[in-house]
Amino acid sequence: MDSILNRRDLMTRSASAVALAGALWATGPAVATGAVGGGGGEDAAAPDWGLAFKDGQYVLPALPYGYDTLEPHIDAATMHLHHDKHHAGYVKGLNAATKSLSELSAPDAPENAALLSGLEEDLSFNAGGHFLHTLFWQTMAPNAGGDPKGALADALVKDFGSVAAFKTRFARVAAGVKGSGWALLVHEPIADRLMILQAKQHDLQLAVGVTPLLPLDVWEHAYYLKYQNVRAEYVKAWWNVVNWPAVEAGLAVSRKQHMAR
Ligand code: MN3
Repeated sequence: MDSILNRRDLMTRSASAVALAGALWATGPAVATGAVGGGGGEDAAAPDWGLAFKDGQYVLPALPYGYDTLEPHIDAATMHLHHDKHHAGYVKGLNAATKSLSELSAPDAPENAALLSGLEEDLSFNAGGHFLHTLFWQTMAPNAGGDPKGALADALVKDFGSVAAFKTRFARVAAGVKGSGWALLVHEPIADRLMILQAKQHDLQLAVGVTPLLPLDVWEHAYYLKYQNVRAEYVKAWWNVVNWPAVEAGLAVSRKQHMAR
């Protein structure tokens, strides 16, 4: 089994990696202890927020279902490209950035502000990409969709008026992402409030301190093969594969981890 992101190992890599790790831990409870798609115990259906890590490298987690199992809503060709090429590319980029940043930390490394700045950008972009895609795969499932239930439905009604109103709002936010980015349902634990955020490219800055529960990738690579430029049709289809039990379990974990006083 691939191990998840290991705090001590990451901290030895570079000061930047420490900052990254802090940001990631701020965005999700550090509860994950298994392979993607698996949890265990009482939170069996909760997503794993950890980054897959093995033998000193970040690794691409396997999809928790078959490539063609989200058909007809999300096609197998898109899933192959998206997971095997795009997500894999972010994992590779994250490993390259952390390695280069470690080298810059060597005592005899020359000062190079431009290089450092570029590597920091690479680190944020690729770490965000790895994190968001890892969660994205887990919050979809075959034969899913429908309406959320239980505590999640209650929270959506409290914060958006109704489940239908939430879906309308979320679709509008997704439609409004300019260029490449994400719409995210998050839990803000201080107010115990659900919020919808946008992320530009893979930028997670706005999500620090909140728990991402349900991300939707609206980069063109997520839908262009099947839906061409009609993002709204892709978003409409995506509701049919949303793994609501995982989202609800994620909310329960976030409340338990962040709100225990
Ligand atoms: Mn993507």
